[in-house]
Amino acid sequence: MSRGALIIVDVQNDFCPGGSMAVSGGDEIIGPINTLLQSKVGPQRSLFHKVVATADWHPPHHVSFAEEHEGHNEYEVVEVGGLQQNLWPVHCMAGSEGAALHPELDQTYLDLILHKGTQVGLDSYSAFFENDGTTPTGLHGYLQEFEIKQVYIVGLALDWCVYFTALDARRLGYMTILMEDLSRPVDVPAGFAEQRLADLREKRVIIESSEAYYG
Ligand code: VGL
Ligand code: ZN
Repeated sequence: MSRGALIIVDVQNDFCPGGSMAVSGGDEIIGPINTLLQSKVGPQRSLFHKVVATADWHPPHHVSFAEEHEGHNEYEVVEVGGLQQNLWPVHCMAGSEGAALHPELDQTYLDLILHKGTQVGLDSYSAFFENDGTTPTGLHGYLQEFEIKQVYIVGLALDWCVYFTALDARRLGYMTILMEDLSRPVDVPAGFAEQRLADLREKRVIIESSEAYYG
């Protein structure tokens, strides 16, 4: 039997309108994600054998916070320990209201909530590996234990955490489906999200509308 899992990436207050790193329309995807969960998990688990939500979860003084880098501004890129580090506003502080999953997200069917970016000196966009590309988050082991072969990805932000999660899912050999209508990009600079999508297509991530899966 071929099993699927849904990965809901970073649907947290800080990435929704009103949050410190609000993604435009970030909250619009929540209602449709709930509908998908309710129709495709329910008691039958017809499409999603497991449902995982990730949460960006940074300790104080996290390396991704621009204010930790004297003389640098938000959205600049610096080098830290040989890695490129994008600088962001303070966001998703562990345990804060901004880091909480959005209150409208239906948590009824979540099997696992995975915190990532929890090390002060290492950022983590992907749900599978931290930004050094080798430190695992444990998600691959979890999915393997349940013989998951297909990974469906939704959430925020399309051009960052969703993008890197999809890339790593392919790298690990999963059939990877990005439900584009259930994701929103930062898209800075404008057009960046289109480049990310083109890259994903090239790596054979399947990019579709969730409409194909309702009912
Ligand atoms: C994210 C930037 C920094 C995301 C998280 O969830 O896409 N982006 N931290
Ligand atoms: Zn972050």
